[in-house]
Amino acid sequence: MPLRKSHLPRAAAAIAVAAAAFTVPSSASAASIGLSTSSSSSTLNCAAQALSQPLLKFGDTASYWLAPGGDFETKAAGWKLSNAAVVSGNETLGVLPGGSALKLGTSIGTASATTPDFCVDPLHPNFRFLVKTNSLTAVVNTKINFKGPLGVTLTVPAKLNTMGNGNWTLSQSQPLATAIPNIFLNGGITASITFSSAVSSLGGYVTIDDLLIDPYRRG
Ligand SMILES: [Ca+2]
Repeated sequence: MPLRKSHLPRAAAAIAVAAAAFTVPSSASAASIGLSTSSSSSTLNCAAQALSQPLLKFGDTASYWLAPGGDFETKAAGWKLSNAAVVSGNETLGVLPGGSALKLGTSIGTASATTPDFCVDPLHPNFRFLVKTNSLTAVVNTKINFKGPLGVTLTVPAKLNTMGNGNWTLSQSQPLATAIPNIFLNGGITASITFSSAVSSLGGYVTIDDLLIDPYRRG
């Protein structure tokens, strides 16, 4: 797939930063989170991932790799869940096989789910996922967390998604590397994606499945 110009400079101008202590699980070696240990000066140092084209039926010809635990068939291993749980019932669009998905909002209140850390470099511009909301009041926010200067975690909002038709839907393309200023991406960095939703007394919860990372830099 041909590479096209990055939008990174434009994304840098829009960054909204919130800092918090950055921690990487002591058990997470560089290799286990996909980081190359090479000392190469290349800015594209994430390890290669197994790719497929699971979204062809939607006219999306991009190749993707599955985010760690992103099909929720391994009980969201490594994910950080708050008011969220793996539930029976796979997405019904036939993108990836399985029998589970992740429900955000097992009770009233804020719900969130954060992926394990994984490697992101400029060749990881976007991600998409499948989502089902049971109410027009149900929305899911996505944000990117990454390690910035002095070891703090910086976050950038990715997208607000409102899809309350009760059916499984493919999300719009969400910014990943394109949301992170290029200066932070040099050599590949650890990053994670957080999904969050607020469940009110009116109900309205969100279920997600098949978190797919696009490993190519595109428009
Ligand atoms: Ca699944």
